[in-house]
Amino acid sequence: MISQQDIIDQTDRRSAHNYNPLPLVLEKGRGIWVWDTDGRKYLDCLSAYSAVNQGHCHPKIIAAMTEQAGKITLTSRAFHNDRMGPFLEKLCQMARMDKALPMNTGAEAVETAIKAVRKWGYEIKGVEDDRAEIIVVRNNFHGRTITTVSMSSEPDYKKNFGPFTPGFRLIDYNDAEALEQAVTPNTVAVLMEPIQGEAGIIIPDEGYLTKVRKICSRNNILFVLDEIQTGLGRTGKLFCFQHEENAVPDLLIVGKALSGGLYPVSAILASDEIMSVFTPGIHGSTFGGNPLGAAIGLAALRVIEEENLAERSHILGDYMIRKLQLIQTGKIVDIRGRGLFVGIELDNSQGGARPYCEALMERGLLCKETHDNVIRLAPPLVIENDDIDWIVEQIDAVLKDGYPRPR
Ligand code: IF1
Repeated sequence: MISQQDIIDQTDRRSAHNYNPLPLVLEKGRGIWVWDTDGRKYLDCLSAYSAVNQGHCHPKIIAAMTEQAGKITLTSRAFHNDRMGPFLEKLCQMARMDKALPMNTGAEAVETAIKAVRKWGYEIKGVEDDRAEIIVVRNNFHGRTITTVSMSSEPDYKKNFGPFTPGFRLIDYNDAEALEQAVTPNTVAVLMEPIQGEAGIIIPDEGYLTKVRKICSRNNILFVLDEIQTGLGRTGKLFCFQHEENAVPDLLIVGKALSGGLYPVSAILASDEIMSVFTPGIHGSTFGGNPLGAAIGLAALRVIEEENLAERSHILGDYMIRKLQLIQTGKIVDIRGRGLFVGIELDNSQGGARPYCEALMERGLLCKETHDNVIRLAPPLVIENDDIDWIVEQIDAVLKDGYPRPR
């Protein structure tokens, strides 16, 4: 039998080393569980960065995918297909937006949003040619393309990738005053995540998004939210902006769980007016809106609704945070989260969260460190109370063991 190490060695030989994965090889997933090639079972507390909110291989989404795969998978947008309409109808109804534009990956949807707001700026707001500015916030994460890294404040994501796309202005997150000051007559949009995922599950102050909404409305600027990671139930509401009463964006970006992790499906959602800037030939993609992705997307949305995943996330997330707070240790400096989107920040002297993630892996719990000293907990939303008890026991154990030992 081929060992996991053999597979890892082969992968290392043949793939670019743009990742540093935990040393295990997965071959099967069901619900919250995944199995490695030796048959060892793990609870998945990462959910592919919230792409598998519905759980691995959800039977209803798999059924929709297989059925559609036997009919037709790709038509291109040169012709209509019979799956895109029902998918976008459902997505628009759930998000309470007029129109959607389907793409594939998250970064592509962010790029689409940037094109939309710039075009809106020139054609509807009346900004002078090539002057449009978009305000973004420090420690954002919106993807890996040249334009999305151009918006980044993280030197690692940018180093030697220049020259970068101009037209972005960086301000501090969670600082409405800074936003007010950064606005110019050329500002067309403000783009941010309602909770910053990659930055370490950074939750802005209550009321911040509402203030941003107001500043945008007052200045005729579009409020754009990247809910690729926070959307579709992850934070205990269908969309994270719904935690505040008056923080509805003009343009919403979704991806990841929009397919339940089966296939890359993303989209932007907006009003008729904003979407009207797209006319034939102006923007598109070979695979965006394809019938296979659309069938999967519709099934994935139905599962979120039918299984009340947003509500589950809210209740179980609160439960998880309460249990985590009972852990007696000096190693934790903060536990924060919304719904099942939880970060445990470790004391800086602990040598980062990575060794703890490795120790947790040995105990059958998969999670991923973020920004060095935060353990991110984001299990599929189909998780049950008992499983959360077990997760907390494992974390308690690795924090108490004096484990992990320094390497
Ligand atoms: C990787 C991070 C998470 C995202 C938001 C856009 C995208 C993402 C808010 C782009 C993607 C992923 C990408 C993945 C790791 C992961 C990630 F650590 F890098 F930042 F989740 F926290 N907006 N996030 O979170 O979507 O084009 O990838 O479909 O390995 O880069 P994509």
